[in-house]
Amino acid sequence: MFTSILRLRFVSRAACHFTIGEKSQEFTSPNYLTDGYPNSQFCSWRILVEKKTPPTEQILIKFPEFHLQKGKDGDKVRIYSGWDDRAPLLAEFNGNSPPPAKGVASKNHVVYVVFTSDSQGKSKGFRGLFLNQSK
Ligand SMILES: [Ca+2]
Repeated sequence: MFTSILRLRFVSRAACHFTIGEKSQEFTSPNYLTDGYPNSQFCSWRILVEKKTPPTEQILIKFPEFHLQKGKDGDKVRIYSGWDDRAPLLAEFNGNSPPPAKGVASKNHVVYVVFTSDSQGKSKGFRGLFLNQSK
């Protein structure tokens, strides 16, 4: 029983990790266009743009659509300022606390976005957009 849970978690993690970059593009939570995100998700998007010295490029992350479960904060999006979740937390959003319309700007050329859902209660999810822009 314990083993099968671990294995399922591993499969779902492997299926939901992305590295995107250079050109502005959209990203969505799982099943965004169908029946919404499943329970117990762990998804990540590592967004990279060209590293310039001095740093003249930044990443702007916007969420034109954002529908996470309301009423509790079990489903959330976190944005880290770096390669992975050991980097400083830049922002955190959930159904009660959605992202600002102006978006979130990175401090440097890489950000790591994580979406997690808990074991019950779901919603449609989100459509995110990253823009590569000059500071
Ligand atoms: Ca939930």
